[in-house]
Amino acid sequence: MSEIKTHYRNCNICEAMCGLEIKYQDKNIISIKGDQNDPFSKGYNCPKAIALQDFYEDKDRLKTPIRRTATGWEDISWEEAYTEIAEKFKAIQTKYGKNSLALYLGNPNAHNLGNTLFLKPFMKSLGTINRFSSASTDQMPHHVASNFMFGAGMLIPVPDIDRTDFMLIIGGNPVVSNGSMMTAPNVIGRLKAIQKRSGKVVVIDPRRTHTAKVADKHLFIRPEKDALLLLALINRVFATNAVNLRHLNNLVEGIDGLEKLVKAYSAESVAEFVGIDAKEICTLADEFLAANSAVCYSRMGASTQTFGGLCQWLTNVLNIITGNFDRAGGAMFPQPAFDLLRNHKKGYKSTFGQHHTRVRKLPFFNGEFPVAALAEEIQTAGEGQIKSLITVAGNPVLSSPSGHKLAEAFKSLDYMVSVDIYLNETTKYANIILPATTGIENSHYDIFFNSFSVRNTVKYSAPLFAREEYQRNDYEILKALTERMTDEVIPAHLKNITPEIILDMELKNGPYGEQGFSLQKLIDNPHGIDIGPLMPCLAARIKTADGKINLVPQLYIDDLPRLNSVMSKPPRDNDFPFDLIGRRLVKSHNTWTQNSARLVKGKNPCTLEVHPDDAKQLGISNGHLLSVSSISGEVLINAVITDDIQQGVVSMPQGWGHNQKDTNMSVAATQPGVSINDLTDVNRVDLLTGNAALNGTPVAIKIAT
Ligand SMILES: Nc1nc2c(c(=O)[nH]1)N[C@H]1C(S)=C(S)[C@@H](COP(=O)(O)OP(=O)(O)OC[C@H]3O[C@@H](n4cnc5c(=O)[nH]c(N)nc54)[C@H](O)[C@@H]3O)O[C@H]1N2
Ligand SMILES: Nc1nc2c(c(=O)[nH]1)N[C@H]1C(S)=C(S)[C@@H](COP(=O)(O)OP(=O)(O)OC[C@H]3O[C@@H](n4cnc5c(=O)[nH]c(N)nc54)[C@H](O)[C@@H]3O)O[C@H]1N2
Ligand code: SF4
Ligand SMILES: [Mo]
Repeated sequence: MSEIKTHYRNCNICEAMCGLEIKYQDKNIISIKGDQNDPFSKGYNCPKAIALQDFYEDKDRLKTPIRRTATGWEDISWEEAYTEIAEKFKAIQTKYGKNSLALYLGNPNAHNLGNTLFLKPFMKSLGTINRFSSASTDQMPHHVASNFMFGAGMLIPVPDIDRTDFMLIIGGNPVVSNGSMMTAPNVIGRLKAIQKRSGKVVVIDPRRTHTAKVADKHLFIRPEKDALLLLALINRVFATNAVNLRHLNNLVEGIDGLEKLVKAYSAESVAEFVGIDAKEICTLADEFLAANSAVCYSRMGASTQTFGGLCQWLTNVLNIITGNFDRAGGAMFPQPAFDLLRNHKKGYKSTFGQHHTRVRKLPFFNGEFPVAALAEEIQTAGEGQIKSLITVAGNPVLSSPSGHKLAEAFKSLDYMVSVDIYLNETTKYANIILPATTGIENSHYDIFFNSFSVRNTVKYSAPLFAREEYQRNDYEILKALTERMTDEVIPAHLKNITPEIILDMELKNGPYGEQGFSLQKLIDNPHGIDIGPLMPCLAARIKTADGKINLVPQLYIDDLPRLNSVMSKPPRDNDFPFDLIGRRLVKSHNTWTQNSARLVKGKNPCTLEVHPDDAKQLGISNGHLLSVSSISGEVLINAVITDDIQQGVVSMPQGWGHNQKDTNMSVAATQPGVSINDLTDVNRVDLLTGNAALNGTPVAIKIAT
């Protein structure tokens, strides 16, 4: 046996970028702990970090390509796989047109250095406009707001959690999720620090979440009414003459128009729909205004709903007009060392609405269409129909609205390929699965999450163990497919390019290049380097043509009548009287970490939370098996009665449903649960951004017979 060694790296499961210290001997991991010397996470890690070992050791994980045959899966060589895939895709594109091939990208792509860099040329080589991703079941409204207000979809304001005196959290549960569009390891510690410095945390959520329990105040809100609440808060800012743009005075355009627009939304006029008392709404606005610094942060609950676009716009507006923008303690912009906007010109014309989906006319943005449209684009015959598909690190059968219907659509494809580590609910429909290395086998640098981080830091993680000769990294797979799909001759220097070469170049040419930032510098500092707190930088970073913030982009004005119409509708659907929302669990990440035995042990967490009054009315007791149905489907799930959920609302976890045949996640199958996305409705989208409305699904519940 050789000596015990220590390896430092960032965890790449969620957005928090926790630094880890891994002890290992030969190719065996001995322990995984938080790295006390990481300048950003300072030793924090959540219970999921240890699963990196489980993924590495997982016997179910695929290591070499497999092909589906009439009698089952067979092993094939990488060369054979690449050749067949290129031949099939090209033949289908020749027959039905370039756009007959579609691509779906899942969440782990954003947590993978190689994919972040090598997907762009790969997508170009496919030559199709039909690109989809998990962004449209997630944060698309943030990008649309940034695009129209600041000129670039990736210029995302993040809450300065470490300096704020008042944090208003709408539709986020960062104590459990560890933050999203806000990279902040140890959110719970950072929230408690706000309270320690006499600040305040307020949570708006239809569920009393873990975050709500830590907060100073929690207000229950009716699902999907956040845009009305935000309008009322903004209305109050004008009504109390409290608009204060501070240093952005000459940078903000549209303030007068805004005042007129929000006149109709007094706290009194929206209270009934929002489910929060008018006085409480005014107090909330007044406290926000009275704080030395304050920030409104709204996330999944406010994005994946039918008014996600309006919510993210109004969140920015509230921060801007209260003088809490681009300023310490408010919403601020990171300046990452690897800057995705380095070559982004001012006045760049966005692709929003440049194209629309064939069937439902949903808008194209950021190079993609909403995934809510994928099934119908496969199943509707005619010019432009999707005939073949490649998924990369995605499990849309469990993660997309009406996922079970998407599975039906996949069955009708002429050809499908998945780049994935498991044979799961999605990849089982592929003709070929190309398995990549994952986690500790890969090198890592968080290009995206440094762009959403509450502090500017850098860290490079080398692979802990070199891949086996028979394995391939994701980027190697993408590169090989790009070479076979492209019609262009690839120059030799590009053939040999690695993620490290690009990273080094970007660091040297980036904003800290003159301070000597390079790959070597990061290798020499394995715990990471702290660059410092976020600095006001919007005037320099804004990408609008005139350099101004567009406070009231026209598309949002045009969307308000749609919001107004909810105020004239009956609050409940007779057939489906409950609103279903999702919940995230500490020990799982989306749909794919459930094959870690250490994460899924214990009681099955896939339960339906029901309010005691609703339970009483329907005769439901704890543990009763319930039938939950929606316009889209039905699932059976056990009840948990709790007043943590608002009356009239029910909640179940997202990411479960490993109850299908023909998959190979044996640990996940021991605790399958059911998929919330068999209930969510593909037709419920935020019509403005095309984002899926995963929260607020109308459902009926009854005791299963
Ligand atoms: N109802 C409801 N639905 C939701 C949500 C919700 O809150 N409610 N949340 C939404 C959100 S925020 C998101 S981001 C999406 C996620 O949607 P998806 O990205 O479609 O789902 P994941 O579970 O992240 O699937 C990841 C896939 O990548 C594979 N994988 C893991 N690591 C690697 C790797 O290193 N390389 C490769 N090639 N593959 C890998 C896994 O096996 C899995 O198949 O789900 C969305 N769906
Ligand atoms: N442990 C764990 N961590 C994760 C993940 C995971 O699966 N597990 N997934 C990661 C991913 S991909 C993402 S995108 C992030 C998401 O990070 P968050 O957004 O913090 O996570 P969610 O738990 O989806 O929080 C959404 C909250 O919105 C509430 N909500 C639902 N509907 C409404 C509504 O209409 N209005 C309001 N105001 N609230 C509503 C829900 O009750 C929930 O508390 O988490 C990341 N981190
Ligand atoms: S919070 Fe996220 S990044 Fe940190 S250890 Fe947990 S899964 Fe990994
Ligand atoms: Mo996400």
